[in-house]
Amino acid sequence: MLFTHPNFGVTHTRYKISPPSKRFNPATDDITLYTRLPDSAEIHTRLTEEDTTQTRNFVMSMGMGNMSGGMGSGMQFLINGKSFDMNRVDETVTAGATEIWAISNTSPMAHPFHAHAIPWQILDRNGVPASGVDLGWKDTVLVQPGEMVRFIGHFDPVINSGKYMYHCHILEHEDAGMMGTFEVK
Ligand SMILES: [Cu+2]
Repeated sequence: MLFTHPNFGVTHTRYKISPPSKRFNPATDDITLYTRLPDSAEIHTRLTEEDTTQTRNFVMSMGMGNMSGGMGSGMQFLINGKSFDMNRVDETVTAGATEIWAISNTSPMAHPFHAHAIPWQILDRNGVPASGVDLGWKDTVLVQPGEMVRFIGHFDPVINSGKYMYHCHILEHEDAGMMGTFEVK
């Protein structure tokens, strides 16, 4: 897949990114380093809903834990109603799949949802197609209270194998349970 920035002067501006199923090979693929940032950037190739094999829903919420004190008391930060358990696999992803993950936030705070393993592209926010900075590749997406963000990504069948995390990137929220495990196999 060839990406070009035709308006970017100074030097030859061509670089190449492999299709999702084939990773960039620095030994053989054509690459040119930028000497300055382009005035604008555009991703010419986007994953679309037609590429998708599965959609998953993730709901980030907050609630009060056990009020009697001790372990589990206080504010809980949850994904799909669950607090993180490292002995549990929450989602199983088929290697080679292209998936849409729909991230909802029903809590009164914004949460940056972060998923390991692959780069994502945002499709839309509350049904409004992505624009501006949302068009870039993401590993984290900020989800505002009451918002639902859908992003799409491809799980490389060669590189992506095993267990990975997804979590709120606010450390205190993650530590309070807002994290889950997905396994690619
Ligand atoms: Cu959070």
